[in-house]
Amino acid sequence: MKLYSAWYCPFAQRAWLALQVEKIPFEYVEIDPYLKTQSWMEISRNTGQVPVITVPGQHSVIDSTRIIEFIEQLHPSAPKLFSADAFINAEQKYWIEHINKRIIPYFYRYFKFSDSRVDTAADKKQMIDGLHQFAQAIDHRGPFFNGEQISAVDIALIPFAYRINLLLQHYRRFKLPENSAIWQKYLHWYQANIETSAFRSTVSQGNYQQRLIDFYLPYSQGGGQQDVTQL
Ligand SMILES: N[C@@H](CCC(=O)N[C@@H](CS)C(=O)NCC(=O)O)C(=O)O
Repeated sequence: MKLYSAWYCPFAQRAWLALQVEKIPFEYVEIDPYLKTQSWMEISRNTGQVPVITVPGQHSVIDSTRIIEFIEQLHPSAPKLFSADAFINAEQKYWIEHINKRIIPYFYRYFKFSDSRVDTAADKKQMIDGLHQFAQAIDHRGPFFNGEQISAVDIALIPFAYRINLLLQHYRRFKLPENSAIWQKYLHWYQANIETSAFRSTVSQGNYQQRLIDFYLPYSQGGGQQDVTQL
């Protein structure tokens, strides 16, 4: 099995994390997804986007959310990313949708357009509200979203939470509020996630934080990928 990834990509980091947590052997293939070669377009089923999973003789699996679900199905006996309980399972999928629709686009809008647009206050507020709702829903025992074990919901948000922390602090002097039990719960969740060996192994090459800051400079000036800002 191969994972086509780009080192900086938070969506690809989700797939990478899921493979690590499930302990599935795979070959990591670094690719520049913006170079739309014919072979890359075939591998990525014309999306041209990482992450992509390939298995010989099968069609490629695309889209990070679908890839997390796919990885879960591969090894039914491995640690579960989704709960077997139907109610908890539905709840987990609800929160992944929440992350995809109510946090990620607002993060990119606030990050990318703050220099060029008159007012990104509404986007910033939406992002903070989205994170606050997420934080409220974290299991009260913690530290992970569903309690003691890392799950698909953690994997879906932590690559973005990491960039919110690093990039918005650097480029926008942004800091999350810390002044309530809910935000303390979020910080506790955040710390537990970035300390997992799975997460650490995805951010370990070179001076990862500085490279990420440098890579996202064009985004901070309104450039970079556009579709991530769509609501
Ligand atoms: N919805 C996709 C988004 C993936 C995505 O936007 N990947 C970016 C890199 S972070 C990419 O490959 N961009 C290349 C392009 O859009 O041309 C997913 O969840 O997998």
